[in-house]
Amino acid sequence: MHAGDTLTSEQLQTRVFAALDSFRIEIPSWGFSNTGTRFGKFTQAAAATTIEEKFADAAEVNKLTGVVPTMALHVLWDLPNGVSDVPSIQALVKKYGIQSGSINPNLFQDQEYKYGSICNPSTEIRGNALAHLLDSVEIGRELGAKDVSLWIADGSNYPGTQSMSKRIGYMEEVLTSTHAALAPTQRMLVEYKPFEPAFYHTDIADWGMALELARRAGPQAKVLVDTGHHLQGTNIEQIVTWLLHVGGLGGFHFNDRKYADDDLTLGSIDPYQVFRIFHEILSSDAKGVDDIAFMIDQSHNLKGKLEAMIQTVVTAQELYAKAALVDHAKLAELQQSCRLVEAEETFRGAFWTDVRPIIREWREARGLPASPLAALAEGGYMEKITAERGAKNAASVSSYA
Ligand code: AOS
Ligand code: ZN
Ligand code: ZN
Ligand code: ZN
Repeated sequence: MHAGDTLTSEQLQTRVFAALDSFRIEIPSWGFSNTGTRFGKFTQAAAATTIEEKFADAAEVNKLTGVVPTMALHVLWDLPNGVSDVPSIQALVKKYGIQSGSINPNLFQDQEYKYGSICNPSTEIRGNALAHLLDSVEIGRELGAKDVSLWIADGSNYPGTQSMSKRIGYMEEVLTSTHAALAPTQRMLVEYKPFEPAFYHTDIADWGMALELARRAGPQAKVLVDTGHHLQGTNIEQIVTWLLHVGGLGGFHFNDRKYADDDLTLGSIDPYQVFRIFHEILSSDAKGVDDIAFMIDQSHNLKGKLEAMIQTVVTAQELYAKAALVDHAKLAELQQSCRLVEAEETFRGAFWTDVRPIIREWREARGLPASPLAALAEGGYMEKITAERGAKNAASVSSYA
């Protein structure tokens, strides 16, 4: 027995179509350039070498899938001159029809951040980090971007080498000042991660720390859950449920991982986990549940960059559509009467329903290619960008932009 058995094909279609009509996901600019692992990167001839090429790639992914109207921007990599680069981004937004998504400050690449950015013992360095955050808020405001996403790489490698307690205070101060600069339409999202690049302590190591910091910073600060940033076995959907319950969930960085943060494509290792996360969201009546940013945070070293991005978007749609098939009323009844196996089968049945044929119908009904991956392979875009960018990529093996 599964959801497909209890719903008529018409009901199934209605549910999947409604779910897909409301589903949007953001792609990251850094997913199109030659980024890789800390051990090295295998460069791709078709990788984007400029911000314009990243916009062009995002527009191609949106043309083929229809659900990625925004691209996350990374301040240091995409707007190296800060606020003065805003007009050139605005021109690209206009030219490619892709809006600026979340603004991602960079507080981890500068040499002065060796011992931390907003947690650095040096008042001067913390001041520089704050200045960069304030620039990022201004960039977001000028671009009409809703979210500034903060990932703080700060931490230490050895016990006793830093005062964890003082660093909490430093963070609170900087985050409060950053929040004070937000326009009413802006939000600030606080990401957490248990380890890496620091190996002993990370200043924002889990959702509790992120939530408390966000609350202290102000009402427009929320938590960002990166699905790759949890210790083995963590029940991520329970964290999502709690964040929804307390009004603290701002959005996601979607990716997958087997061991540690490695930005694998969404659902490649554990699609059931993504389904369970979507179920918590779709079955929640928490305030603000419609205000959650779905973002992808992946950069691929082995898979083709556009291919991987399209595969991810398609996978997200499939898992979201499956989660939309769960019969909430029936499940609640079974849970209430502790009919365990029936409850589990109702839940799992939705997961096992093959929604792919209905999603193909949805795409056709919306004037999109039935298979975005096949359309990419046949459309000629890859050949075009490989020819245009191949020499530039060969010449700049170590450059990052
Ligand atoms: C790093 O591990 C985080 O996932 C970041 O969110 C992300 O990869 C980065 O912010 C891109 O700058
Ligand atoms: Zn080793
Ligand atoms: Zn992330
Ligand atoms: Zn990460």
